[in-house]
Amino acid sequence: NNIFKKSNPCSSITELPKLGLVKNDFIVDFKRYYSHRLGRDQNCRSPHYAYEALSLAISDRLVERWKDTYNTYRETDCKKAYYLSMEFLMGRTLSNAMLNLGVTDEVTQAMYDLGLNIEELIESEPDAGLGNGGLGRLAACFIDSCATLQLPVTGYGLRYEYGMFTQAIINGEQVERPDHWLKNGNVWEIERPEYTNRIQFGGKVVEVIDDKGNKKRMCVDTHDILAVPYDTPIPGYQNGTVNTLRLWKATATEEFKLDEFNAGAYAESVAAKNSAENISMVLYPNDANENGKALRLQQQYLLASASLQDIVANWVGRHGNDFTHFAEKNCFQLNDTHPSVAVAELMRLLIDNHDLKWSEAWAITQKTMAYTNHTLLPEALERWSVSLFERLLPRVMEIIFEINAHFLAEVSTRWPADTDRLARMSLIEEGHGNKHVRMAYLAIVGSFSVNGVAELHSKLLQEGLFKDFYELWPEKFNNKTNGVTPRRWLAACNPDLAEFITETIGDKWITDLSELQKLENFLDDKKFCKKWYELQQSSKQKLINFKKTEHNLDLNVNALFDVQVKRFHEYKRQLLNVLHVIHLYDRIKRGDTANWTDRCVLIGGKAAPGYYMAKRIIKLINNVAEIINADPDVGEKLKLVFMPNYCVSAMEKICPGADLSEQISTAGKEASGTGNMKFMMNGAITIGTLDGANIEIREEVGDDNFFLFGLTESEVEEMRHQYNPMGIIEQDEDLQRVMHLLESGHFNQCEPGIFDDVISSIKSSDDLWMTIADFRSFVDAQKLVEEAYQDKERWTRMSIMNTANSGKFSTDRTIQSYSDEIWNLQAIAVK
Ligand code: DL6
Repeated sequence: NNIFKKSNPCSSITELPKLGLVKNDFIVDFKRYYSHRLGRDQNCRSPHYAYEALSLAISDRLVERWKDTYNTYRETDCKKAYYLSMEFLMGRTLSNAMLNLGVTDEVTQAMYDLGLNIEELIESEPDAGLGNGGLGRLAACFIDSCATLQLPVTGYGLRYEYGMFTQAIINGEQVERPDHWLKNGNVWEIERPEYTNRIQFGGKVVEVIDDKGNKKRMCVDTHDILAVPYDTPIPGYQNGTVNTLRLWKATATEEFKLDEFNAGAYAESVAAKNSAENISMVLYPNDANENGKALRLQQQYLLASASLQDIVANWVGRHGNDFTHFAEKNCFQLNDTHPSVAVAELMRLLIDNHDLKWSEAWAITQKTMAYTNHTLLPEALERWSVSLFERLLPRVMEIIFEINAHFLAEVSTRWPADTDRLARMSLIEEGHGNKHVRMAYLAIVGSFSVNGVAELHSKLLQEGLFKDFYELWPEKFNNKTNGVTPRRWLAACNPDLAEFITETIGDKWITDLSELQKLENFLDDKKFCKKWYELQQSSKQKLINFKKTEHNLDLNVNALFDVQVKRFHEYKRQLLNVLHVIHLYDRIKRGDTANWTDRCVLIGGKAAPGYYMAKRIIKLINNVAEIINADPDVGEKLKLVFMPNYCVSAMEKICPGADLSEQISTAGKEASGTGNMKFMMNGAITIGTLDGANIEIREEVGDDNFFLFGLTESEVEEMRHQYNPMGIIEQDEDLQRVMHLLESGHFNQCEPGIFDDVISSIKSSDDLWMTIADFRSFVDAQKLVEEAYQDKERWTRMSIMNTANSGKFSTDRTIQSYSDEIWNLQAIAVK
């Protein structure tokens, strides 16, 4: 309902002249916000308020385009897609917003004129760390690309009060601290309480007769909470489109109980409010899943229910209860199984609230839901106990049982009397009286599309994890290789290189990354190569300066910068990296340093707080670093640095400064990887296994520009049956020496035994990650790296080739295929 009726004199409010985009306009707005809205003056000691004033001025310009975008979508009545994700790892917004609005130079100059340093303002923005790692950052890159491609896509997620924990390293160990990223407010979001939805938990299911005399099932005596939306504008790259990221905050239905408060029962008076708000309070800091935690299931349902209610209400507002064309106009992409309860929730809304028949609702659900899988690791496959589900969401559980009954009927028609298959494929896993809902199966059954995130990963899903489903519905399965947004991951984070690329080949690459291939024409241009080398060195110097304050370590800009940053997990094999570092240290101590290449090994990443082994590996890295970095025999030849609190804004500084990108997971375990793409785009060369998107990176860049090592996925599986790490150690003198250094306690002299579990895990024939199996091949590949690095010209060519061939790894390409092959959207130019 438009509150500004034609007769209302206020209607002119919505017709303000457009805000200017030149330097002086920003100065005027900045001053007004700084002094009148924020009440600060020249005596203010914190750059934070200048950051806020500037962000408000930028945000005003986005809001104008945001409304135009909304109105354009509404008027054209176009099909829309919704990206449902428990995580959006957005990082900082200011520099990205300036870049996409096309005002970076004007604003930088405006701040300079006011005596302010734009870098300092950018640095005072906290990261929006609403994600764990790859999956969450992918969601953030995706919504940037959707806006840049002018696709009508809305992101739906949760507005966690506390994001990913802040990591401190104390005595070499990870210490987790809460990340209250919202403590100073968030200037980029707009609260929209008018679109609040009610979410029902608990209660019991009863049958009632509705006003038309039909029997209906519904939940009564529920414990309700409210989901309040907060919207963030997502600007496309210089195209006028501004899409929406809508994040839900959980609140209580009543503020607090005044009568209890007045009676002195303070804790009781706010108990309901607190328990409601707890639902969106904290992001679960696990990159696999948190099975069995009631709060996590509540979070997932909050996201699914609030988002679907929002979309359905919007539909009903325009079409009433006629859902005939709903599936032609809406599509939901489920980012992993986390939001997959949406399959049952959409059924509930359509049947219980809008009177559709089961078959009508199911047809709509199966035509609108699409599911992306992000991991093959069994521990990350979500299973919720049926009893928990029944307690928290009784009506949803009933619907899941019914979906399962229909589905199993279909399976037994196709494979009569195949009871094993029925048990394997059932949405309900039966186990010793303890039944579980298999969320991935619910997502597959309820969706028309199921995709993996790199070619190998999608193939392994079809041949392994989801084989039965692939046999039943081969047409549902497809691959969408991941990408990263080149706006943040090259244009914004590496402005000097970006400018040089633009000077050389023009600026089309920013929205068509395949243009970078043109850089290959300059491989023999000495001046170009020299400049490329200088820029890489200057990025390394910036990284050194950034790290210097933290580590008090003077790194050598001429050393090979060998970088591994990602979440800590045994399959990612940070341990293999450490074994190599210890091997290099051993060589130095033995005097085996002929033809040496100086190297700085930089490692960063967070471990899930409950992941003991990953935390021990962090401790090992820090202990090894302490010994190596203090040893005068080692000097500049080798440095090992653990970079604490790896996050999006840290990666923006790290990836331009890397020479070598470590992508060394056990083959078949890393679904795709996206850090590998960021490094490649910025000219680092990969040392990697044939895993995830590494395979496609190597295909693009060519074998000569990629350092390959390790067993393939099928070799890993074949060797697993007779894996004998002790036998491998016996055959390899270097490895024996490394193991001896570790086992002798050389790196933990004052802490005896602390690495025993780590050591025995890699020596065990049950080591799932087969670290020892790839040691020799890794060391040999590292020797080739050193040889290549010593030849500056060759290395520079390899670096250029990597950037030039990174075009495939733009999320613009990924999103275009989601749009063409799954969502079926049309790009809409904003009026
Ligand atoms: O697809 C994004 C990203 C991949 O690049 C990584 O290879 C994969 O490990 C990651 N998966 C997760 C697991 N979460 N769950 N479930 O983050 O997804």
